[in-house]
Formats: sequence, C-alpha cells, structure tokens
Amino acid sequence: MSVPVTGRASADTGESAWHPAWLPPAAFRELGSRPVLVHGDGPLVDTVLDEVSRACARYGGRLWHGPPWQVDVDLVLALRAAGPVPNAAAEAARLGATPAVNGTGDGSLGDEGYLLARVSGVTVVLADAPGGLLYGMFHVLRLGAAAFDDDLPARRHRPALDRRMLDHWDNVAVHPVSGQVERGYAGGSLFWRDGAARHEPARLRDYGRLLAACGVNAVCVNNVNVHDTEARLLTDRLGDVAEIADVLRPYGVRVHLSVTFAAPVVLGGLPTADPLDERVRAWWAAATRRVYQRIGDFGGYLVKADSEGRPGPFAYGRDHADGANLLAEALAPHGGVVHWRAFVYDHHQDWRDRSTDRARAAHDHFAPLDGRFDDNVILQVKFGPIDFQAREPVSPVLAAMPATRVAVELQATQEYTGQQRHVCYLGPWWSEVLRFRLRGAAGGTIADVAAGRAGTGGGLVAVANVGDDPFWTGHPLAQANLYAFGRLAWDPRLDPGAILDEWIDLTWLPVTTDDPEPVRRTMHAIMDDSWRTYERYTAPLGVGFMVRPGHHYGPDVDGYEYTPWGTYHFADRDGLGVDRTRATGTGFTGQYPPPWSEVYESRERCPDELLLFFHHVPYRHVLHSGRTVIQHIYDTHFAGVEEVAAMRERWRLVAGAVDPAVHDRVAERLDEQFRSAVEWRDQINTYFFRKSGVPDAHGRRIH
Ligand code: GCV
Repeated sequence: MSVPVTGRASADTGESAWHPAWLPPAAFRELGSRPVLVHGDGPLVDTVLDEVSRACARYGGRLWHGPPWQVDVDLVLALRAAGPVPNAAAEAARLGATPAVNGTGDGSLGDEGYLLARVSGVTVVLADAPGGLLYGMFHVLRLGAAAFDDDLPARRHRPALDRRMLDHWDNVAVHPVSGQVERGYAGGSLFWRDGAARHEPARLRDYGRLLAACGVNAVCVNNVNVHDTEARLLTDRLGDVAEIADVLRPYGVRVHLSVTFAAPVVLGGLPTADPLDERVRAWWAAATRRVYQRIGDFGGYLVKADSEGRPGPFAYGRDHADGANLLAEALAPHGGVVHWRAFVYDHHQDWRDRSTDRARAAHDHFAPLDGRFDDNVILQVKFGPIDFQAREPVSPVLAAMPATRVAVELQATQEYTGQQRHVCYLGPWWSEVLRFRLRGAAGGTIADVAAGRAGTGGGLVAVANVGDDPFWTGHPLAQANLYAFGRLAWDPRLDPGAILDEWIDLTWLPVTTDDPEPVRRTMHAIMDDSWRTYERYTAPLGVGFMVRPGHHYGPDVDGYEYTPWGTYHFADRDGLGVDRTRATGTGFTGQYPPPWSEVYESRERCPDELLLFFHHVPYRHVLHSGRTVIQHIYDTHFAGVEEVAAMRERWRLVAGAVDPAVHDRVAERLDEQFRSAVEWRDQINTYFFRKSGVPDAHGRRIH
C-alpha cells in the first residue's frame, strides 16, 4: 500500500515561528524525491513513515509500505524481521547474503543500531528494532546525495553510549534569581512558562526530531535545583510530565525528572527524609509506582543533593550511597535509573584557608563509596573538578569508580563560555575530554568510562542550551553545540571538525546561490577554533573563574577571590595560580592515578594550558612554549581579540548568502563578542601588568 501523506504545517511549509535548525525541508530533498520502501511496524516506524511521506509529498517521491510494492525503489528502510523485501539486492542484504554485510561482525544491531549499505543501485537501511530504523533514516539525510551515489560498503552503526541525555535546568515557576531557565541563554523554557506547562506539542515535537536526528535519547525536563513548584512534578503535576513524554516518545526520547531529596517531607508530610527510615522508603516506592503507572517508559530520577544548599543524606548522618540507593530501590522494579550528581562541595569555604580545595571535594566524597551503589545508580560527574570552565583537567573521580556506573556531564549551555553571546564551538573541547586517557596511553578513555563494560555505563549528559528562542539557542551558531553533543555521545571518536561541517551542511543551505562552499567555508573558519579563541581572551592557563559573580558573564579578576565559593587564583605581586601539589599544596594531584599524578605534580611536566590550575608560579616562569607566563597572558589576550575581529569580518562577507534574520542575529552577537573580548583583554592585561609590573615585550597598550 502506498501511504497517504499527512503533513505538519510547521516543518513542511517552513512557516513556523522557529528556525528548522538541522532539519530544514531541503535536508529531505534527496530522500523525498525517490521511491522509498518502509517495511515494518511499530510506533517509531510510524515516525519514519510520517517523515518519509511528508518528504515525498514535498519533493515528488513515493512511499511504499507493504505489498503490493514497487520493486525498483531507491531506498529500503526495513526491520529485518518484517519479512522479505521485494528488491533482490535489499533482500540479499536482509538475509545477510551480501558478502559485505557478512563482514560486519556478529551482525547484532541492538535497539538503536542499523546497517547501512548501497548495493546494486539501492540504498538499504536494516534494523532489528524501530529505533534503529529511525536513526538509520537520519543517517541517510546526513549523507544527502551521497546516500544515492556510488555503492556504499555495508556498515553496522551502533551507538557507543547507550545513554545520551540532555538535562534541562528549566524551572516551572520563574525563580526570583535564576529565572525561567537557570543559566539559560535561549529565551524561555520549551516545557514551562510562568508556573505552568506550556502545552505546545508542535514545538516539542520538532525538538524531539532534532534530538533524534543527532542521537539524543533522553531528557530531564526540570532543573536539578528543585524548588517548591517543581517538586510537585513528581506528584500532582505528573500529568504535565506525562504529556511531554507522549510528545517526545515517537522520536525515541525518554523523559527523566529532577526530584528533591526532601520530597518525603515537602510532599509526603513525613517528619524525615532519612534514607534508612522505612516510612521514607515506602513513600518513594509508592510515589515511583504512581509515576510508572502514568509513564510506562519513564527514564528515572536526577538528584542534586548536599550541594549548593540542596537537601541530602548528610542531614541524617548518611552518605551518598545510602541516599542514591534509596531512590534506586524505588526505581528498580520498573527498570528506571537514578542519576546521582557528584557535584558536592562546600560553598561556605573560608577564602583565607588555603588548604581547603574545592577541586578535591567530589573525589573525597565519592571515591570511598565505589562498589556501594546499586546497579541502577548512575553517578553523574562533571567532566572537570570545578565547574565547566573553558579549561580544566579531567575530573579524577572518573578514574576512581571502577565498580560504579558513571555518566560524564558536559555543559552545552554556555554559562562560562560566552553565554550564547559569544561564538564558542565546544566540540573540540568535549572531544579532547572524551579522548583523554586517565591512566596514560595504555588505559581507557573518558568515553570508555561513560560507555562502561558491555554498555552498562552511565553515558554522556549535557546541560541543555535550548529554549523558546526562534533559533533554539539564542546565538544561531550555538545550535552546533547541541548537535555536536548528540553526535559525540553516539560516537565519541568522531572528528569535531567533521561534525561541524555536517551540521553546517545540514542546517545552512545558501539562499542566493546553489554553491554551498562559501558559506560552509566561512562558518567553518569562524567556528572551528572558536573555543580556543575564547580561552585566549578569558582566564589564562587553566586558572578559571575570573568572571563576574552571580551571572558569570564578563571579566572580574577578583570577583570570586574573597568569597566562600572556593574558586581562587591567588595572584600577588610575584605570581599566580593554585598550588594543588602534594609537596606544598592541597594534595589534589594525588587524586589522579599515574602518570597524571606525577605529570600534574611537576611544574616542569605540567601541560602549559593547565599550569595555573595546578601550580602557583612566578610571572616570569617560562612555559614549554618558551614564553613567560606574563608574556603568554599579554600575547593570548591580544591575539584572542584579533581573532574575534576576524570572525566579524568573515561574517560580513556572507551577508546576502544566508537568511537575513540569521545574519542579523549573528552579526549583533559578534559585535557583543568583540566588545566583551576587548573588555576581557583590557581587564586581564591591566590587572596582571599592575600586579607584576612587568611590561609587555612588544610595547602594546596596557592600561
Ligand atoms: C543548577 C553551577 C551553576 C549553577 C548550577 C550548578 C550545578 O554552580 O552556576 O547554576 O545549578 O553549577 O551544576 O548544580
């Protein structure tokens, strides 16, 4: 039967109030202009059918779903178990009779994997589960015309990480300090507005498509800081969560919920939330049962406990294994998991006390607990020991928990990387983190930790950077971070530069010419190194946190220096940096396994970019680069501003070649980035010139 076409006005007509991001209608041109066979049934197959039928309606192709069918289709998307397909080449592939297909290992595809080939003029996507078909279809879109050119050798594609999740720091009620979205730079929340659910399924559905198209399969719908209104999402406001789950489910995205550890008290009226109290356990079991009655495929809970004022097990003299296992026990009968955050530190530190070190906190708390967490606890660890800075070492906790499922947490929302007013493509930074080997060359990577053994790992999580902004991310180019997160979570070995090009090609089709090359080249040149540019004009050599307190935008070298937050640079007239050595400092280097415990301990061996994170050094200390620390500060800050100026020039050159609304938005943000970079340069250079008294070797103007 050929399937009747159903359309959704928003994405089909391009008339929606929001940008299509990486799924503009034109991305479907190649697929939609051909005869296509979709073979199989199930809810996610329905999604594939819907996508293909709308594409065919737009571009003149034809969709077949079951017999009688056309034999000469160009594309077959089939569940292997759905039975024979008409096209001989596709059928041979389905039966594994194609030699190339036979060469693809054990052949198992799992719930999300697929096999993609082009044999004898037909492109074939085979999967064992509907999710695989959906991801396979998006792969065909990424390939564009190349999906239908020459033969493609059969390749099995399975995600390296089973869990690929976005955490929204969205509040239901507008919080007096953090607003609708904590650390949100993309307008309001997609889910909530002014204390209530938005009930806007069209936008949410498009969000689900975007997520599936880059590989994300889970979202947590509310902020880890759970306030009064948000606490009730677990109970009387559960219907709102169920509604979101219903909209995202067709794109293979499961919903999770942040809960407060104090829920038995604030919602249940119990006198305690003690994890070992029977009444508390019974309360969580009953509340969780009700969640699963409403949302059968609910993912689980996310908890921030004993952190920045949130309640937690410490109040009852219990540890974090007791706390996490309490929720794990409630979720286990339903197949749910608890993501338990390791972001636990003292935010009432005495800045005078140089022995207390915030960087040590997560390891101090959690390393002794390895082996005590239930199987469905995932310890969610920020990638670095402090807090999502533009440069930090990788957290030693990631090497300390071999008997625990661990998720690595990244921050797509650009709290410390320009707040979506600055271009800062984070793919290269995340890739560096994921490829890092905590035990040296012979050991596994951070991605391996997230993958766990045989897929049991906690996966990769990012704090989301989207909102109700028409471009989804405030800065249109920040979409690339969301896209890159999904793609790296699917395959951490992907090259971030190639991901960037993929995103550009899928998203920014030129408006006045058929030649995509100038726009592609310009965007690539602006974005590819933009994280390093950002690093150059902000806090130097890994020292971090020279931002304005509270909102964290713009420079303020001493903004946090005499505060309780544990984020100091210790600059004086002789030098700067934090001594975290075992020999003379806080001993943080001892939390790393070799070789890094030795490399970071040594001033001589420590990589330049992390020197000030680990050592307090004189301004005239000579880096591996051959420059002194102070000259490095001056040089990088001048260079960073020049690079932003060049970005701005490049963007001017593509005026007219991209949608004017996009061009204006990016141009306006680049102006602000330039202004801000100049401010950073001048404050940092002036501060260190005045502290050190060392002039710039090149005699440039410092104030
Ligand atoms: C959601 C930092 C941010 C907070 C955030 C916290 C966290 O401290 O500034 O806004 O709270 O990290 O990750 O829990």
